[in-house]
Amino acid sequence: MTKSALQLARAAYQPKVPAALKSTVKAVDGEYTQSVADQEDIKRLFPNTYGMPVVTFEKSKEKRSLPAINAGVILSGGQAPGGHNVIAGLFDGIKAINKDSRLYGFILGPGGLINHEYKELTGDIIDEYRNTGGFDMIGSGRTKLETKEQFDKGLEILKKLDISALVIIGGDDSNTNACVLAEYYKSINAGVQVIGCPKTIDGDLKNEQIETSFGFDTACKVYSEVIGNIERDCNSAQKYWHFIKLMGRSASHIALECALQTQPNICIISEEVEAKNQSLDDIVTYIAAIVAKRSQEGDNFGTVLIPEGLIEFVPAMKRLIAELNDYLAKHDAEFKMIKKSEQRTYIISKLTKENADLFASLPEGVARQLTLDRDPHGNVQVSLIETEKLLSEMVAKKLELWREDGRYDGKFSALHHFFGYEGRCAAPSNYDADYCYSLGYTASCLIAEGKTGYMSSVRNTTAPADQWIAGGIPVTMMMNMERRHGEMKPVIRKALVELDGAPFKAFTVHRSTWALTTSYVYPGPIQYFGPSSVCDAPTRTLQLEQAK
Ligand code: FBP
Repeated sequence: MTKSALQLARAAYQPKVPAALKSTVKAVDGEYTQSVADQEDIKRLFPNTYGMPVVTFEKSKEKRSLPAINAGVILSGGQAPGGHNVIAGLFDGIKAINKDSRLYGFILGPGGLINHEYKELTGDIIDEYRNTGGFDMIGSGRTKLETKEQFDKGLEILKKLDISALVIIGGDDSNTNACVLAEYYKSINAGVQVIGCPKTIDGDLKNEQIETSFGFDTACKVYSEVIGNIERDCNSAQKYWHFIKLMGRSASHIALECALQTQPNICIISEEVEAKNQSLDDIVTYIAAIVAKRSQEGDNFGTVLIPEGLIEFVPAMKRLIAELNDYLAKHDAEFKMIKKSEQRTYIISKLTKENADLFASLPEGVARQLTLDRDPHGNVQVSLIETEKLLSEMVAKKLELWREDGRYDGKFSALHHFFGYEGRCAAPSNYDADYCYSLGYTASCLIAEGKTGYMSSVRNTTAPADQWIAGGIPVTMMMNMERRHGEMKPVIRKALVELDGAPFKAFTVHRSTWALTTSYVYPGPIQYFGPSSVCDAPTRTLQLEQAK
C-alpha cells in the first residue's frame, strides 16, 4: 500500500495513555450500581449482570502471570475516526497479558460473528493500521445482534476459535445489545465475556460515566476546518448565504460543537426547536429575520449550520411524518397506482387538516421525498431529506413576501453543503488516537479481570493523558426502559443536547452577536505536530462540560 509522507510519520506515533496503563494494573471496585431509571425492570431483565460495581484501574507493583487469551473484536455501525486504534490498544493489551494471546476480527460488523466470517489480526496487520482513520481493517456493518439464534450461532464460532472474550465497538444500540449478549452468555455459562467500547461521531453516547464517544473529536474538527474555509470564502466574496447541513442522525452535538469552533451567523439546535415547540415557519422566520437585518448593513452573505436530524424534532413535522408512515403502510399499493403528477393532491386529500396544510406548504421536492424512500421498518428516511435546501427555499420565499411589504431590500443567493462522510474516516486527531488506544487497552484489562457486561471507560480526558482514569462501567448502569417499535425495551439512554448544559449555554451567550457581526473563526486543519495546545486540545463541548 503506497503511503503519504504524513501517513508514514503518523504510523510511528505512540498514543499517550493513562499513567496506570503503563505498568501492571490492579482493579479497584467501587460501589454497587443502579440503572439510571426503571431499576426493577432492568434488574429483572439482567439478573446476572445488573448492579455490578464501577471498576478503576490503578498501578500495581505486583507481577502477574496470566494465561493467554483469545479475544474477538467487532466494529458496529457507522465509521468513526480512531476505531483502528481501539483494536491496536486491545491487541497490545492482550499481548502484554501473555504474548501467546490472539485476536480475531469479525468481518463487516456483527454479521461476521453470525456468519462465521473472521480473520486473525496479527502484529503486521495491526501495525499497518495504527493511527489511521477508517474501519477497513475488518469493516463494519449495521446488523443488529439481538436474537437468541444469532447469539447461539455466534457462540459456535467463538467456541471453535477458543475465544473467551468479545469486544464490541459501537454506539448506544450496539452497546445495549452487547450487554444483552453478555447477560445471555453468562446465564448459560458460555464462558465468553462481552465488553463494549463507546463509538459514534454523533457524540450522543455519553453520560455521567462516559465523557464522550470516540470519533466526535476528529469529525467535528474536520467539519469545523471546512466550515471555517467556507466562512472565509463567504466573507471574501460577500455574495452567498451558505446553508450547511451537518451529520448527526438525531442529536445536535456536532452542529453545536462546530458552531462553538467557527462562530457562524446561525446554528439551529434541534433539541431547542422541540423544547420551544417551534414550527418550520418559526425556524424560517428566525433565519430570514437575520438575513434581512444583515442586508440592512450591506451584508448579503452568511453561514447557517443545520443539524441532520432537525426535521424529526419539529413537532408539527413529526406529526405529519407519523401520519404519512401510518397511511402509506396501509395504502402503499393504492398510492403507487396514482400518477406521479397527482400524488401530491392525493396525499393532501387523505391527511388531517393540520398535516395536509403543512404538507401543501412544503416545496415540491421535499414533499415528494416524504412519500418515498421508506426504510425496512416503513419509516421515512429523514436523513435523505435535504433540510438545507428546504430551509433556504422557504427563506427565499419569505424574503420575497417581505420585499413586497417593503420590509426587505437585499439580495439572497444560497449555496448548499452537507458534511458527514468527509469526517467519519478522517485520520484520528491526537485526542482520538490517544483516547481510542486507551479504550482498547482498558478493554484488555477488563478481560483480564474476568469482567463482562462492562463498557471500557477512560475519564478525566481534558487533563493531560497521564492523568486520565481507565476503568469499566457496568452497561446496566446507563440503561432505562424506552418504547422501541411498539415494545418497552431496556436501552442505554441516548444523550441529546441539554439546554441547561454548559455548551448550549455558551452558545446562547454569543449567538445574537455572531448573527449580526461577522465574527467567524477559522480553526484550520487538525495538527499532529507542534505545541500541545494546538495538537491535543479536546472539543469545546468536552472542555465546557468538564470545567468544574
Ligand atoms: P453511528 O451512530 O452508528 O456511529 O453512525 C452515525 C452516523 O454517522 C450518523 O451521523 C448518520 O446519520 C449515519 O451514521 C449514516 O449512516 P449510513 O451511512 O449507514 O446511512
